[in-house]
Amino acid sequence: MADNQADMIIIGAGFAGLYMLHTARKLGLSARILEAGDGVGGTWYWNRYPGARCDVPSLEYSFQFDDDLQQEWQWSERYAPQAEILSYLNHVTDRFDLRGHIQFNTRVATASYDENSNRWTIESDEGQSHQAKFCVFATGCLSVSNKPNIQNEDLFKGPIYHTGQWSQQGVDFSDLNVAVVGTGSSAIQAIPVIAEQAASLSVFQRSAGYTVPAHNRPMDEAEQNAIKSNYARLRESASQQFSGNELFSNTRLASEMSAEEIRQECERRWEMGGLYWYGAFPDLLLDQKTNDMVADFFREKIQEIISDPELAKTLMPDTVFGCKRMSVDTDYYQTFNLPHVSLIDISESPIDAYTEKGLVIKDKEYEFDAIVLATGFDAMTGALDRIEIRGRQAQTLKEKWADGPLTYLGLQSAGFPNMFIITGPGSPSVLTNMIPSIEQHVEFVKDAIDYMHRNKFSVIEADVTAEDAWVAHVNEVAESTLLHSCNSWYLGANVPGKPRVFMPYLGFPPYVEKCEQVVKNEYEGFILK
Ligand code: N01
Repeated sequence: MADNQADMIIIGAGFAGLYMLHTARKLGLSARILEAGDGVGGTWYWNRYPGARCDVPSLEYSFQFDDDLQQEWQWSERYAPQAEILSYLNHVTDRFDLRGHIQFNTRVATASYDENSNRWTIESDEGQSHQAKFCVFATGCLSVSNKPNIQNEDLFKGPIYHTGQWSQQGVDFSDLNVAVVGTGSSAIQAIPVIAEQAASLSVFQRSAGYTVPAHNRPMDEAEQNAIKSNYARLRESASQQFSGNELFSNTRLASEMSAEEIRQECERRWEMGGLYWYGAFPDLLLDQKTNDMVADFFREKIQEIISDPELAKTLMPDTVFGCKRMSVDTDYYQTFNLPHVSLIDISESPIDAYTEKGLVIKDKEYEFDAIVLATGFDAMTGALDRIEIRGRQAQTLKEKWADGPLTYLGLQSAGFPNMFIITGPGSPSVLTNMIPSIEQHVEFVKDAIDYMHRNKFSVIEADVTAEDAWVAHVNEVAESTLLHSCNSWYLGANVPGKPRVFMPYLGFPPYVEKCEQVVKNEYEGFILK
């Protein structure tokens, strides 16, 4: 096959792209990854900000498709730092001999389907062209940075960093006066680490979020060995949770528990730390009263930790707990007790503009040496939006998704044959531990292609009726919860002008069951030709 021809082109070399490449090659396909960066890792390649680490325990935030791999890799901490996750992904790349099939420094600009040849042409921004029967977008859910629209950026004399596109060389904040804009997960991880270096740190908060201590620690060897001696049990238990990771979920509704029992459960979860909170009460995201009790518990904790009562009040979230993704921290609130750290509430008055020396809000200028934007991502659709993707009759995906993403199972969009999205909108993705969700999607794609080969089909495409029904179902599930009630990135509400549509599907086990049913019914909802 010519160098620019393949059975499958995969865009992106993060967790999803690497596993898709490995799986396609095992299936006997010629496959190649096109990757914008000069190394593997995707999100974990770009997000090198201080304090970046996963907030799902590493023994779960890792591949399970190969038992030797999961047995041999040793995690050094309960929640591995970014550099270790990147080393792990490099290890995976070399262990499965993938590097030679990845073309780095290649940013894909367009992907178009030709009905006559039933092939995709994928072009880089430098005009290099590749052709393939299958086009797989492994472009990530949180991979395009959301930069706030603050005027006069060119005026500021110091450096402006974004957590989602951090400098490869690292940044030394020693003795600098630093601003951080944003208080989401990235900021919450970065703030305590930047505060250790900086002469002063000012945090600009538009809305307070919920964050819980990680209780991160060096990985206990005995604990690691115990899990590895029966890894399948952990993986199986995790797959039964709505989030695809172990939550030690309670089965009793808070509405059936006494105030004392609820309090005890909240204290227990605070001690466990991390995202285990989502397993505290089955009605946590369904019943406003339960949610209020948990929110009150968090506000009390903030009051206990923060010495200044006014500051404590500003740090207290007032939204539904879990409506925006909760964060997991190490000493976040404690950092605000330090004399050189201050919080600037911008909930009423946004940042107006950059100046030569800093930022201005309502005629008041704040001076800094460096500014860190921890302002998140154009989530789920951002990376797809930035590529001109053309399907049948040259329709673009962007036009089709103008009022919100339309997919069948988050895997395919009608009118775009033989194109797959790994953890696309409409799949559990960001509401789960991403790694098992990625594995489940890749394996679905592999099985579908294998089925096509065995039955001599050359085209697979989502049926528009099945797609409409699935989109309606995704919305219906979300609307039955409290997740609709705030301006979260799940709803696209963090990006001005983005349609307000709840994008991920809530519930890993029912989703997997649905996919299995679809396969059992010979790819029901897909048109095979
Ligand atoms: O982004 P975010 P993130 N002016 O969108 C504020 C995952 N993640 O990068 O809440 C001023 O959550 C914005 O304010 P508001 C995780 O899934 C995982 O922190 O919109 N402020 C908010 O405070 C997470 O949820 C890990 O009012 C502005 C912040 O910026 C997701 O990535 C680590 C603004 C953005 O928070 C995104 O997290 C890190 C403006 N114009 C992230 N625009 C792990 O541990 C936005 N903000 C695996």
